[in-house]
Amino acid sequence: MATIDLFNGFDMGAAISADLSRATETTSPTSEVLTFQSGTRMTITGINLTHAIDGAPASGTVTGIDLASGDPHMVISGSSIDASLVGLAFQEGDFNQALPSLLAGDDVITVRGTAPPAVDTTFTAQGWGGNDLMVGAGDGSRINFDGGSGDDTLQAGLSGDTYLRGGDGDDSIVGGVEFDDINGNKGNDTIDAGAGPGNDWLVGGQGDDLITAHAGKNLLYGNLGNDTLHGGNGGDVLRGGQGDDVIVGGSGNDFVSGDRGNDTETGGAGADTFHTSQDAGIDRVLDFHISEGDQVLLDPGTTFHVSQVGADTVIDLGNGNEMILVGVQMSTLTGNWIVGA
Ligand SMILES: [Ca+2]
Repeated sequence: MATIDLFNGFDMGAAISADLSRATETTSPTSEVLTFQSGTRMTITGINLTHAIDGAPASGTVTGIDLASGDPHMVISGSSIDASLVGLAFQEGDFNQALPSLLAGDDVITVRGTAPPAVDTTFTAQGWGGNDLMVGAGDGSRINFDGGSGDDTLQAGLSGDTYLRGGDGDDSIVGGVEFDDINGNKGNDTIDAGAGPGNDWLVGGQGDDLITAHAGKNLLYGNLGNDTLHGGNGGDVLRGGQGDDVIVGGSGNDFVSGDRGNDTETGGAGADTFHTSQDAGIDRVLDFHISEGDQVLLDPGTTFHVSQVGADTVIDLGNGNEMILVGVQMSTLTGNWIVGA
C-alpha cells in the first residue's frame, strides 16, 4: 500500500511528461535526487538502489517519490516496486508510465486543496489497481478522480465541482457540496451525491447500483443492472435504465422513468411525471395521486388500454408491457392524468 498526497493542484494525469532531461543528480543506495532541466526536483527513496550510467534507477526497490516543482507537488510513500520500472519510465521520457506499478496496490490518495483565498485549481488523480481510498481535503478546488480497477472509495470532500469515476469493481463514491458528475462504471456501486444542492449527474453504469441524491434538481440514471435510486428533495430526473429498478423520487416535482425491466416507482410529494413506453416491461407505481398533480407520460404514438384490475388501474401498452397504478380507482382519474400519446 502506498500513500499519495497531491498538493495545490498537482495533476497526476499530465504533469510528469515534461522534460526529464537531468541537470543534476545525487545517488546513493537509498536515494536519488534529481533536478531536471525544467527545474523540477524529484527525490526517489528506496532499498539497494543502483543507477544506470544515464542516472535512471536500474535495480533495487523504490519505496517513495517526492516530486516537487514549486507549489504543486506529489509525495508517494510506502510503495514497493522494482526500481527498473521507474528507470524504464525515465528512459521513455514519461514518468507517468511508472504510476500503474507504483499504485497497483490498495492506496490512500489524498488531494489537498489550496488555503483560502480559494484558488480555482483542478486536481486529477487515478487509483489504478487495488482497493483505493481517494479523498479530497481542503477547499476551492475541483477534483477529477478515477478509481481504476478494484473496489474503491472516493470521497470528494472539497467544496468545488467534482468528476468522479469508479472504474471497475464495487465502488463507494460520495460527492461534494457543489456540482458532482459521478459514474460508478462497472460493478455494484454505491453513489451518494453528498451535501448541497449541486444539481448533480449521478450514473450507476453496469451492475446493481444504489444512487442517493439530496437537495437540488439532480439527474439519476441507473443504467444497466437492478438499481435503486433515491431522488431526495427537489425536482429530480430519475431513470432506471435496463434491469428491474426501484425508484423513489422524494419531494419535489420529479420525472420518473423505469425504462426497461420491471420497475417499482414511488414519486413522493409533489406533482410527479411517470413515464412509460411500449418496451418498458411491467412497472408498478406505488403512490399515484391525481390530487398532487401526478401524471403518466407516454411516448408520442403510443397505443394503450386502461382498465380496472382489482384495486389497481392498469395501463396496458401491449406485448406484456404495463404500468400499474397501485391502489388507484380508474373512476377517479379525470383531466390530463395521462398525456403524450
Ligand atoms: Ca491503487
